[in-house]
Amino acid sequence: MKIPACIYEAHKKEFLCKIDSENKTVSAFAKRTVLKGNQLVAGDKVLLEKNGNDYQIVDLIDRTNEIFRLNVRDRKKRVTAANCDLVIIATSVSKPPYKQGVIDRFATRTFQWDVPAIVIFNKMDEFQNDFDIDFEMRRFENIGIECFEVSAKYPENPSGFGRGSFKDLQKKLLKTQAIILGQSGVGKSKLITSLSGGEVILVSNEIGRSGKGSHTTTWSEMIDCRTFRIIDSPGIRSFSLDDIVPEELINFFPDLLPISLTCRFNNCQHESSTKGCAFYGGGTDPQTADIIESRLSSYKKIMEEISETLSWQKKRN
Ligand SMILES: Nc1nc2c(ncn2[C@@H]2O[C@H](COP(=O)(O)OP(=O)(O)O)[C@@H](O)[C@H]2O)c(=O)[nH]1
Ligand SMILES: [Mg+2]
Ligand SMILES: [Zn+2]
Repeated sequence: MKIPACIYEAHKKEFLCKIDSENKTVSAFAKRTVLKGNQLVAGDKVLLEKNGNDYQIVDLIDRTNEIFRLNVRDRKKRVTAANCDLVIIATSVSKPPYKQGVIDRFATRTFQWDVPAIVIFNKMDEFQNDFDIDFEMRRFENIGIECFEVSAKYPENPSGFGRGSFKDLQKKLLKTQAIILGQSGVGKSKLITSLSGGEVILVSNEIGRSGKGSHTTTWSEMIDCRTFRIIDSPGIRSFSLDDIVPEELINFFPDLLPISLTCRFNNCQHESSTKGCAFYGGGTDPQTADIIESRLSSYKKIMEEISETLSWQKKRN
């Protein structure tokens, strides 16, 4: 009899699996044929077989999606998680300061992975209006990324902090298998703790410093919160996009892609000095002209960066 389960932690050879039909986590090794050509990761659905007291992973169920980077050298996928319903991009609005470029890069990834995303603006209790948050939210909502302004520290604040309450966010997560991305210190651990309603308590940075034995994750792991599951993965905190080839980048900017397709020029760099470029012909919707301009400048920055990486590699090879 084969037992359906989900991988919660993936180590080199050993995998922590949660059996679907029981509230039980078991450790299992994988059959050699399963490991052939696959790295098993957190979020993978597998089939187990029980022999005595030992469990063995005998099958990997096809993934609905993969959270990955490409290895720059051999172009092979490095998968860190699988089967995610939602990517949570977390940012702080105080310390560390909000960085548009970082969030744009994470957003670009979610389009590459083809997984729906939301942005959580955390630490709203400390927000000093030092950037135009409404403008930022318009940029993301225009590409289908819902935004939430919350405080993980004061989740019960009844009046909320603007867009989407903590409760709305919990509703959004209901029954999902999510993955959370964000720079260190933005409050990911605290968010998970608060969102779980006390179900799990993760060590936040300050406790770690006081020497209470902080739990630092070095691999992806699934965390069971009562009403949803979430993967906290240090492996993808890097927001560099240097594994994306320049010609593909535009595909991960769904707001810019249709405009770029109407551009008369092949390989147009969309510079304002280029007469006839679709981005400057006045043909763009005035309602979104400001956010498109801002997104285009972000696109160009990333393009410059990944083009540099490419020429550097070419020189080496
Ligand atoms: N004021 C305030 N501080 C927060 C909030 N969320 C997290 N923090 C603090 O920010 C620091 C980093 O939080 P942590 O959860 O460890 O961030 P992580 O590195 O992304 O997991 C800790 O000192 C938290 O107490 C918040 O909503 N408001
Ligand atoms: Mg953390
Ligand atoms: Zn152009």
